[in-house]
Amino acid sequence: MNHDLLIENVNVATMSGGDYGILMSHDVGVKDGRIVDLSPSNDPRASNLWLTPGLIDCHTHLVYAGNRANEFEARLAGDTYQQISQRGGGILSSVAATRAATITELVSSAQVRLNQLCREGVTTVEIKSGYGLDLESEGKMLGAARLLTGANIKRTLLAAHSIPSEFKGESDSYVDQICNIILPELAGECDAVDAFCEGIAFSPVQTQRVFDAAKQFGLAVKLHADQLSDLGGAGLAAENQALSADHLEYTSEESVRKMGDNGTVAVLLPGAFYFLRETKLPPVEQLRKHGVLMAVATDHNPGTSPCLSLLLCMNMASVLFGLSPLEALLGVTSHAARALGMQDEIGTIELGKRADFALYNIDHPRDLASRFGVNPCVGRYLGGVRQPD
Ligand code: DI6
Ligand code: FE
Repeated sequence: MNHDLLIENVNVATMSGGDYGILMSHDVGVKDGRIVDLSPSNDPRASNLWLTPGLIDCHTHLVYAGNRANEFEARLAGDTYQQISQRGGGILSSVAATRAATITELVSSAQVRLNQLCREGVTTVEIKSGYGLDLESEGKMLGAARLLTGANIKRTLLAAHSIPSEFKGESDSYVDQICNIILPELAGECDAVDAFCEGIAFSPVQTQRVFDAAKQFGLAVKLHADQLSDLGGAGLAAENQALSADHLEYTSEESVRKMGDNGTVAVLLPGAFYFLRETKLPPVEQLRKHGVLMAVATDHNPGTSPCLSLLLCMNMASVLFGLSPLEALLGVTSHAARALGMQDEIGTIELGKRADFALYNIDHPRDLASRFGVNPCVGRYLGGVRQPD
């Protein structure tokens, strides 16, 4: 068969079948951007390289302006995230900076961050809006995300991230604005709709209104749920057939059961847990018990997770949350694809899937979660095209 690309004699972690799916010393053939051949290599030498599906960071806020290291200092001096938020810092501080930035400035700073993520073998990144909070600035953020290069980008509208200062004390009016203006105008610019269901943000009733508006435009939904308190957000997301419910530190078993029943993926975000010095652990054992698939993402954002290493988040998911190295790798491949509704395209190495790969110099795929501060990635392919380092 004539291939556009033949990767010869690598060990393959296909990540299919809920396992590493290991194929030692195989050749991988690609045609028209798709995997068309997986066969044992004729080369008698053992390979020291491992090919995995390109990693997927399924929850980020990569586009923004400004710097919030001052809030890190304030928290270390005793303030809480909620206190900083209530006095107009937090998300609203990033909103002010992002509104003031040009689209060119947003693209160039986000491109630097994206390149950093990609260096470890990431090939697909979900990027949320949510630091604009008005039609023009949310559109500017989604427009910036569209202009990024070097990875597949999935864009999520997160206009329901916080209540902008011009709607202070009138959160229902802002939800009207989202449902009647922002979402209808930007429905063609995004793949999904997200909201922050939390005491300092939107109530379950308001979240449901945003979900209803998203459904009118045929958009998938997902939710920042139960990060700081339990408002039943993960259960609400599941009842709405959300692709994912994310964070989940305070999620109840009742909500976990609903997630299992509806196939809603649990996106675990250990970077935010770590950086906020949270002590309440997400209910990993219950998620396993109820058959909920777990994904792992960076949640990269300037306030609660200024982390640009998905490999480090895998390690944190194992050390802090108790995921096995296999669960951590499934969490950034097969299960992350499902959290984006892209399981038919990416996330595993199988015939017919997109030829997005990462190549690592490791002894076994478990090394990806067991080491930290190390980058063993030696190659990256997007649609069968080798990417520059
Ligand atoms: N939870 C988070 O961790 C991010 N958004 C959210 O709803 C953080 C947002 C921020 O503080 O800028
Ligand atoms: Fe987030």
